[in-house]
Parts: sequence; C-alpha cells; structure tokens
Amino acid sequence: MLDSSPEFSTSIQSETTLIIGPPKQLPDLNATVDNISWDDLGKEGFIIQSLQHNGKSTIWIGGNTDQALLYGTFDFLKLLQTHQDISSLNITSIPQTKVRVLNHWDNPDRTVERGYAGSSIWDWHRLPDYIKPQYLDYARANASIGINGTVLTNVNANAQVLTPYFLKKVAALADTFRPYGIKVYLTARFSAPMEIGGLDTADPLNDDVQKWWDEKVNEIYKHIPDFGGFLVKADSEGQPGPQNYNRTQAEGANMLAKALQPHQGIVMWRAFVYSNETPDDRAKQAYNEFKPLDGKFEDNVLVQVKNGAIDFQPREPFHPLFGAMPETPLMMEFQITQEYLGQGTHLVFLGSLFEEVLDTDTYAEGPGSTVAKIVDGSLDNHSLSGMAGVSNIGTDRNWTGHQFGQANWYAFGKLAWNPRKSAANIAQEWLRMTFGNDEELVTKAKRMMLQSHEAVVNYMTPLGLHHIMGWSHHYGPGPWVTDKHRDDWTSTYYHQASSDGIGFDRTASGSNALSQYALEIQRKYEDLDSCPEKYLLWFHHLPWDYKMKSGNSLWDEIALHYQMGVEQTQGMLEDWQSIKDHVDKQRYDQVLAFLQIQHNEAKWWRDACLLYFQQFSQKPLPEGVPQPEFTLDHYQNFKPLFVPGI
Ligand code: GCW
Repeated sequence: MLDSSPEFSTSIQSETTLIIGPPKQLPDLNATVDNISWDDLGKEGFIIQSLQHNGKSTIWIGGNTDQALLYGTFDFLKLLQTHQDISSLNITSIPQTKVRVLNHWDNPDRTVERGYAGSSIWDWHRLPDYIKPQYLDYARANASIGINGTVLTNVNANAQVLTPYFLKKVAALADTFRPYGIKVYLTARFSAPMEIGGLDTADPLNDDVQKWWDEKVNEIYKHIPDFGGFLVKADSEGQPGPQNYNRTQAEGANMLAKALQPHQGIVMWRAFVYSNETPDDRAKQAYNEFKPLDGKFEDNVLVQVKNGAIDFQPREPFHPLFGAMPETPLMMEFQITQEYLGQGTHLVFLGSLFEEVLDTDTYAEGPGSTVAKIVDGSLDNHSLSGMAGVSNIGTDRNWTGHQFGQANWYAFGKLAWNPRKSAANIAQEWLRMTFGNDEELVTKAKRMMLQSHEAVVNYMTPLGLHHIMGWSHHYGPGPWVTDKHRDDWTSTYYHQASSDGIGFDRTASGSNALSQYALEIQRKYEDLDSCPEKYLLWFHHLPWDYKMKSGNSLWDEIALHYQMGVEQTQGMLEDWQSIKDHVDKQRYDQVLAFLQIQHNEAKWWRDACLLYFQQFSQKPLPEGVPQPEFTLDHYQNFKPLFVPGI
C-alpha cells in the first residue's frame, strides 16, 4: 500500500467527499455497497471504502458504533499521514482480540515500578476535580491504536485503590476515557477484605469473603457503570493469594469472577506464579500450577501469561502455557517498558520481539498452532481474548522517555488489534507519522529499529543466555550475582557457568522443562542439531569448546555475538547521524545522546560478561573482539546508584 515515489502527493484528482457514519444513518450509501457484513464488524470493526455516490467520488468510513467510527477515522488519518494511495480504498478492519489493555505498574504515590519515563501520569491527589489535558491526549493516543482498556494501578497492588476515597478519583478518569472507547480496570489485592474490609480472612471459599467482594464490586459499579474488572497478581513475589488458604488459582480467580459476572466484568488473573522456595526450575512452575486447572476458571476469567516463562528477558522461548490450556482463554502479557532491555535509554523496537513470539508455532493442535491464534482465541474458539502491555508511559514530555519508546506503545496497540501485523510495517507506519515521509529517513531509521532487538540480545544475552542483569534494579550486566535470599533471583542460577561449560539444561537430563512443550517442540529443541541457536543455552548446558554451526567454539561464538551487538549499536549511531538533516534538533539531539549511551553500555555488557565467563572458559578472546577497557574487579564493584524504576 505504501507509495514508493517520494513525490507522490495525497491530492486526489477530482473532489472527493468524505463521509463518516453508521450504515443505519446512511441507507442510500449502504445500498451502493454489497460486500460489507456489518454483523461481522461488531462494535469495534470499521470499513473505509472508496465508492461513487450521487455521481461524486466518495470515501466512506463506516462502523456500527461511535467507537468503531473513531477507530476508522484514526486509521484514515494514518493513511494520509503516511502518504498512502487513497484513490481506491477497500479496507475492512476488525480487532482480533477483545481486550486490548495497558497495564500501568503505577503506585498511588506516583512512582512507577519499572518505569523510566518520569512519574505516574495519574495525579491522584488532584483528582477528581482536576482533569489534566494529558488524560485526554492519553485517551486519544490509545484510541488511535485501538487500545480499549487501561489498568490504572500496579499489580503489586495497594488495597486502598478500592476504597471510596479512590473510587471517586478512578470514576473521573473513567468518565474522561469513556468517549474514546477505553474502559478502566483496577488491580485487586487479594487480601483487601482483611486490609480494608475488617475481615479476619481472605479465603476465597469463605462466604463472608465472597459476600465482601460482591458488595465491593457493586460499590465500584455505582461509581463506574462500565468498569472493566480486575487484574490480579497473586501468590507471587510476596503478594497474597489463594495459596495462603490452600486454595487453587482457579478458586481465587473464580471468587472475583462471580462478583463481577452480574456486571459483565472480567478478571485478568496472572499466571506469573512461582514459589518463594525455588523447589523446581522457575521456568516450570507456572505451568505446573495452572495446567491442571484448565477449564476450571469461570467464563469471565482470562489467564494472563507473560510471553516467556521467566520474566520479560531480551529473548525467551514462548511460555509453555501457550498451547497447554485449550479450555481456558489465555491473554498475552508483553512488557512495553524495557525493564531488561536497556530501560530508559536503549533504542529497542519491541515490535520485532512481539512478532517473533506471536508467530511461533506451539504445535499444540498440530502445525500452525501459533501463539497468535491462541491469544486471539481462534485456535480454541474462545470469544474472550486479550493482550496486555506493561506500559512505558510517564510524565516525561515525550511520554516514554526515549523517543523511540513511543514506537513500542504503538507496536503493542497495533499487534493487539491484529497479532499478525508485521513488525516492519508497524515500524514504517510509526516513522512516517512521527518523523515524516522522507524516504532516506524512513529507510535508515527503519533499519535501526528492525535490527535493534537482535542487537540487544547480542550485547546482553546471546544464544539463549538469560537473567544475568544487575541485582534488583536490573540495570547493566551482573553475571556474577549469586548467593542471594533466593536462587532464582540470581544470575548464576541461570547461566550455570563453570569450567565444564555454560547454559541451563532444561532437557530430560536436566530440569526437563522441555517436557512441558508439545512433542514437536520437545524433539526440535532437545536435539542439538535442530535446536535454534538463539535458544541453545536456554535449554542446554554445553562445554566451552562445543562446535557451533558456524564452526566456531561456543566460547568464540558467545564472544563474537557480544561484539556483534556492540557493532550493531555503532551502526545505529551512524545511521542516526546520517539523517541529522531530516530530524528536528531537539529530538535528534536526544536520540543521539541516548544512542551514545546505548553504545557505551553495549561495550559495558560485552566486557563485563566476557571477563566474567572467561574465568571459567580459560580461553582467549577471538580475533575481532577487543580487550576489555577495565578489569573484572572494576565491573563487579561498579554499583549504579538511584537507578530509576525500582
Ligand atoms: O518483571 C518483574 C519485575 C517486578 C514485577 C514482576 C511482575 C510488578 O521485576 O517489578 O512486579 O516481575 O511481573 O509482577
């Protein structure tokens, strides 16, 4: 669709009429088209059609509701902004997932957990009386990419957000967002009946507790008639949950679901559940906890699953729960904020990561059982479906700290609407709407974006390495992190480096996490000849001189990947410098400074990790990988202070 000729203008030869409206109000227009199934469009789908009407060329943006017309109008504006050919349009666009929400890990005190773009935009203290203009901009921005929900509060929940004091503030935001088709959700702290309800238990099978939640939900709906429902983190990282009462995750979720059912509310129940005691490979625990509960959740429960089984790493194999619970609608949880991917200063276009995950075949019901088909509900015919993105938004002037962080917010919205949309297409659209249609700019900046995910994997965690970042703040390299209060929060637990090699054995000879995948995946990843090298050290512990497909030893391959990542950031820097004349000074300068930071930190990651692992490999750096600037001792003793986001 994108026109290639730079001189192409959007002027239309003859005068064209633009009509925006529903078919019921435009019967004569509707009579001229016969290929539209208005029922299939539902409440959110739209059409954009070029047609002749009363002898005049006309473009009709049609849909059944105001929300659909809003989505269609934003899509048409995108066509104009990106200089696409609008002379003969025939667009039908229907969202593939039902619930498309941002998760704000925002605290009532306006700090943002894992946030790198300033404070929380929710000015609770001045709500409900002061509606910041930014709230309206937020609503428009999200509606422009089809996001139809927002969870306002942190999953490490504060029970106070469910009190009347807060609910009237939440209601003011809900009123602001409603015209843009955005529903408001809140995180529900499982122990709220005790903390704000005066009960002495939160046992989900206790009648008084059920009654408390029923009444609390009714109270919420008095404030917010179209309240979306609850997002819940339970039995995880110290959060209370049903395990406190020897109840299952389904019993916990269903208690809330029953309270919400009379109001058509939903529960998004997170599968991010793992024990405090590290009894088994952390990558296996959510599957062990949830798979036996397949089909046991109420119909208005979505189980929200992170893309990978550990925790939003630069790259993870898809979470084994995808494909393992056909009776239960599973919702994808992606992280848009870059907790493990360079936080507030690294340019990492996450559309590539999201696309890689969604396109992966789980083989759950034979070939073609992609994660996307599980998430949009089509594989198992679930009408309830969804995608959540942990927001990267804050009070920074450009919303996301890094200018290119906006591209990740955009990519999330576009993929939640259509999980099969290509990352390249998303990047190009965003660039044209953000920086303009100059072809050199679009070409070079798109190249930067589309190589940036592979670059960060290379300079942080190549070949399946994972979770080797700094302690607690997760900033910078920390492969030496060990001996903490829990093994599975250290780095040595995951890389298992020793004189005999490196990597986490998740095959039958190790934790056997592989057994949680479909047989086709098990066979492919178990076999060293067929296991994708990008997952090699996620599933295998291999000797330093293991021979890679390239002929290099594993040690050399690891070192060369780290070096490749550094060189890729250098290339991004040079690409950006080469388009200086096509970008306004303020944005150019900020991105340039951040790319310089990113390049320096890529070298930091390379040097610190290779020096640390070299202790075990006892091998020299291969040709092409420079000697580290400092000693290992220097890197291990460097303690960044006041790192944002924790
Ligand atoms: O990604 C990790 C983060 C925590 C986060 C947790 C979760 C909100 O380090 O900050 O807590 O996972 O996803 O619940």
